[in-house]
Amino acid sequence: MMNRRRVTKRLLPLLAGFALLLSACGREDLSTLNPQGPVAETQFDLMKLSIGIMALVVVVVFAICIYVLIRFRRRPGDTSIPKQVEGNHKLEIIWTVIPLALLLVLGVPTIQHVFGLAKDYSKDKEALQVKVTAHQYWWEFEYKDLGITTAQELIVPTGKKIMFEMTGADVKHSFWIPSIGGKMDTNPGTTNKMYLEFPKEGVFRGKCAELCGPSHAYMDFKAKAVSADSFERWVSAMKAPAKMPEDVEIAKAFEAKCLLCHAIGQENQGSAPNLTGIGDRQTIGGILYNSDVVADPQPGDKPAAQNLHDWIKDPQQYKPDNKMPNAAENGLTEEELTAIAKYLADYKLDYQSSGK
Ligand code: HEC
Ligand SMILES: [Cu+2]
Repeated sequence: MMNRRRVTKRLLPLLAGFALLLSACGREDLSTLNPQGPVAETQFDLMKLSIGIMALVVVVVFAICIYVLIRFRRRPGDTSIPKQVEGNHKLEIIWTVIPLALLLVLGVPTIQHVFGLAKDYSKDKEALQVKVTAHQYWWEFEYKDLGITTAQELIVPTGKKIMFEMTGADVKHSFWIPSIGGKMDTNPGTTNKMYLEFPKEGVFRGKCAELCGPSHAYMDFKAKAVSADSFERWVSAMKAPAKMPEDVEIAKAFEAKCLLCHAIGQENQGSAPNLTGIGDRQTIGGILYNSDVVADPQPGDKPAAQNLHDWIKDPQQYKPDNKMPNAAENGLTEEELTAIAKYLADYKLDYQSSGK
């Protein structure tokens, strides 16, 4: 007994260490084990319940098995044949009823939550409706009732149900924000629905969870939950007339070489990410972190203007197979490239209360 306690004592810090190490993977939490909203919490509770029941079964079955192996083992010199039994009603009823009870304990809440989480709030006036379209390898978010489209960074108000309607533009993708809830396939030609809630302000990392091509692993996005006031400000800033580069030549180049695919402002949505207010986004392309925007810059992060420059110069370097041509193919001079990168980095909407 003494001994076992000592072993446990020594193992515990080790286990805690591992848990810490795992939770530190990536900068925003990609773990379902640290839920940040009611949907993820419900899902985590179900995980705990099913793992708990399974662990209980394993422990009990192994304990009985080991006990029987030792207690009834053949002793030296004993050559007798044990008593032969055939069936035992009492035992059979016990080992049928116990699993049935366990299945009920697992099944009832599972079914209840599966239907609960599938609730459709698309007619609910209080819920915010967002249409998600997954593209190889970026995310488009359309706020239908507000007349806004954005990309790569989903802005939501806290304390509201967000009802997502999801589809895919090319192949199958899957929408997943591990710490908030999910996941749900986005299939071309059909619409899937799911709601999520964001009780806390913050930036949460989203992922594509369905292998969709060479840059699948880079198909990240951010969900940014802000206060209701900030959200209102964001909506009106997004709807304000688009801001073109001040320099006429640069504006011309930008219009001719970029706006055939992209859009700024909310008229003429293009085939590529809407760039309105891109200077506020945590990342470029979902993966290049902007050291002057994120709250916790890390070694290797670059300022937005630099990330934009590098991305526009050669997007294939960061996301192989993505659908944006490089600067040479776009016919951009180095001057235009630098000026456009700076213009985009400065394109901020200033909607957060802190003014950041
Ligand atoms: C042929 C269409 C096309 C043209 C032309 C084009 N882009 Fe893109 N661009 C895309 C696509 C598609 C993506 C999304 C790539 C991905 O992440 O998979 C993209 C992504 C971007 C992003 C990242 C957006 C984000 O939210 O992080 C920026 C910035 C960008 N483009 C700027 C430009 C600029 C500046 C030009 C003009 C020099 C330009 N693009 C020309 C198609 C285009
Ligand atoms: Cu994908």
